[in-house]
Amino acid sequence: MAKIVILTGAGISAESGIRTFRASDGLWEEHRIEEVATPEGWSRDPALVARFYNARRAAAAAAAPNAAHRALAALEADGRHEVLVVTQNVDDLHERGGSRNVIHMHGTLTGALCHACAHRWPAPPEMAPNDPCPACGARATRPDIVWFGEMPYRMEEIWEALRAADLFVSIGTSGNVYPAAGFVADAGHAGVPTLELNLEPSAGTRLFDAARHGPATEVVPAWVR
Ligand code: BV8
Repeated sequence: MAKIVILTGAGISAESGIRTFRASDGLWEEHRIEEVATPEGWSRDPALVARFYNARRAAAAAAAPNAAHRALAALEADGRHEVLVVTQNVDDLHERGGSRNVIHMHGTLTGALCHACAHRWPAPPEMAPNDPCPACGARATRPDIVWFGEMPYRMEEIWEALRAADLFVSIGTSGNVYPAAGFVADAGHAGVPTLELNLEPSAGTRLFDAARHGPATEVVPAWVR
């Protein structure tokens, strides 16, 4: 079976009504996202950061998977492809669209994490900062999100899959945030063919062997067919 590693970013959820980072000009309530989505932002104002993720958790819950999410699930289910979706997105639209093999390298809105004992559990819709951890009782509850400056999850597994892939596809990402933005180069160095499916050329578009530009709900189903 052909092994395909697919990186997705905010652009694949845009047509489900979830604003991308670029579309928000990198701002949320006049705060720069790079300030809010950081451990420093959390220690500076945990209530503000908790409110940021509560709002995004509600927006994600109210959104529905779109034709691009469903096309990737169909590809995985067709019995001819071994598909791994590595998503930068923290929403659960890939899973709700039917994908099974998904790695959330930047964490998930549906997860809560204890800063003290690393216990994980399903996040409440409205997370209060530093709620007591159900496992150790420490008042150290935080969103299970990978912030700027923190190591993304399952990187060794991702790099191994990239090197062993028959094809690397990048969908709906501006190619600004590392290490995800480096995957096209990692794949290329391993001799893996690379394809970009995005609304417009990304920052790394010249590194791809091929590219198709347009809305994900058009270019992804057309590519999967
Ligand atoms: C780390 C969770 C090290 C939070 C996120 C200088 C140079 C290089 C790197 C750095 C540097 N300075 C700092 C760094 C490192 C930093 C980084 O890359 N910074 C950038 C800003 C330069 N990276 C990190 O900190 C990472 N960690 O490096 O750790 C380390 C090593 C060892 C030990 C410890 C630490 C962690 C990064 C993760 C941060 N967390 N998300 C949250 O979501 O709140 S990042 C967040 O922003 C997203 O997850 C995503 O990754 C990123 C946004 O990117 P996109 O998904 O691409 O979204 P964007 O809006 O930008 O683009 C949307 C695209 O879709 C556009 O191209 C648009 O055209 C397209 N589109 C729009 N509509 C559609 C569409 N396409 C198709 N159809 C449509 N309809």
